[in-house]
Amino acid sequence: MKTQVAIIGAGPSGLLLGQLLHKQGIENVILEKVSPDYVLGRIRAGVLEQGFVDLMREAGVAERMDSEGEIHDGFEIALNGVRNRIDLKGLTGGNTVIVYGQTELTRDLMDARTKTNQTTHYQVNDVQPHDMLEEHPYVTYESGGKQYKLECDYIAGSDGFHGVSRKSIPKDCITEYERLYPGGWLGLLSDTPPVNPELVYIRHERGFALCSLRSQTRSRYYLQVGKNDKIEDWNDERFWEELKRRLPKDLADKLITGPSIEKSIAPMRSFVVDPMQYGRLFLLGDAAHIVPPTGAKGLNTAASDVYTLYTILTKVYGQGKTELLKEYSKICLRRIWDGERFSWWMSNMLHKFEETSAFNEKIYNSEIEYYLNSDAGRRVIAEQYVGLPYDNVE
Ligand code: FAS
Ligand code: PHB
Repeated sequence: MKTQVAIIGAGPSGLLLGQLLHKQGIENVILEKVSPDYVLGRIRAGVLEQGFVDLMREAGVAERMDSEGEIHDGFEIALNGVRNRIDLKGLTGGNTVIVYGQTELTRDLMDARTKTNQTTHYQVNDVQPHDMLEEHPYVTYESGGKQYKLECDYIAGSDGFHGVSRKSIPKDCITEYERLYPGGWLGLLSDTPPVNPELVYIRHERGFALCSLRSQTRSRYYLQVGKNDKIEDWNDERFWEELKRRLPKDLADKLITGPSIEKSIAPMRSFVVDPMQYGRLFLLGDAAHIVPPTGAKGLNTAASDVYTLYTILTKVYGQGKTELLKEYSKICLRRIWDGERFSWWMSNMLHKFEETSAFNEKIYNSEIEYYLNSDAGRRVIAEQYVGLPYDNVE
């Protein structure tokens, strides 16, 4: 089999890249190791930057997002029980974010791919990129007991942090930067009305909490938990009791609880690989970088990688600008480190980590209070939350 771009991974990065390439007449095939239902069962991100929203519209898959997604003009940070609103719209000259679940946008991308009869092979095994430094790379995989070879011009590695793509690059050709945080985020999804119409990030003596939502009838809550916590330690009752302890009193008093429809613990990690390319293999999304979810940047930095790779490939196939290929990683990494820094900063400001010294605790508390008590400080938070501009690809 042959195609122009072989895409490994049918998460949001791979699907959005495939859809944008298709719109430019660039043929692509996606290889995914699990089933579509399994991909849709992962409950993850909820906040989309303007850049992501614009890309979904450019890909022609934004109809449901525009009708069901919620435009948010601001969000709150609660410090020691005091609520502080960050006026995104007012502080950024009109920019906002859209709250729309990753599951829903992934479903929209899957539906669009099916409608346009593009090829996606689900539940394939042993995917392996080959000859990435050659002019004609290829990908092998197994499906239904048979071995296959997919010849291509370029390989997009959008197979997430645990995928095969990054691991196929010789270790001495890349540098990995990593910071592991003690503990993780225990997330709960419930069909209950959100406690607040906007997101509330909470710094509390007992640990971080986040009140988010998927709609006015479906809520998403998070609690910072310790590194030894397991999901079986947290029944719904314990979750709701702990959330109430961390919420500012006026929110705790009006919290509506209900049975969880999903509950999971996500680790907190900062990770970047440099460079994000090796010959004709290009890494994008979680395959290349990870952030703690505190800044809502994971999915959004994946989107800026998609934009950069799709734009370069469009110029390569359309105008023969192959010299742009070697610029991919450098263009992506500038914006990725912005997202890494903001996510790291929000995590340190709002979480209580066992390893943090008493002195640093005081410094972090003083720093976030300074930012929240100054227009300049709130503007810095707002600009980064709505998303810094994408880089031009010339
Ligand atoms: P993904 O990991 O989503 O998709 C990669 C795909 O590749 C998967 O479908 C996988 O099955 C497939 N794959 C892997 N190995 C393969 C192989 N060898 N062969 C073929 N296919 C293979 N971001 C936020 O902004 N906010 C959040 O609250 C948030 N919560 C998160 C919670 C968790 C548990 C995780 C892991 C991430 C979270 N993120 C969050 C980040 C998340 O949204 C990612 O940024 C987003 O899923 C990135 O999308 P992809 O790059 O497509 O990677
Ligand atoms: C979510 O709604 O899942 C969400 C929102 C904002 C974050 C992280 C997760 O920073």
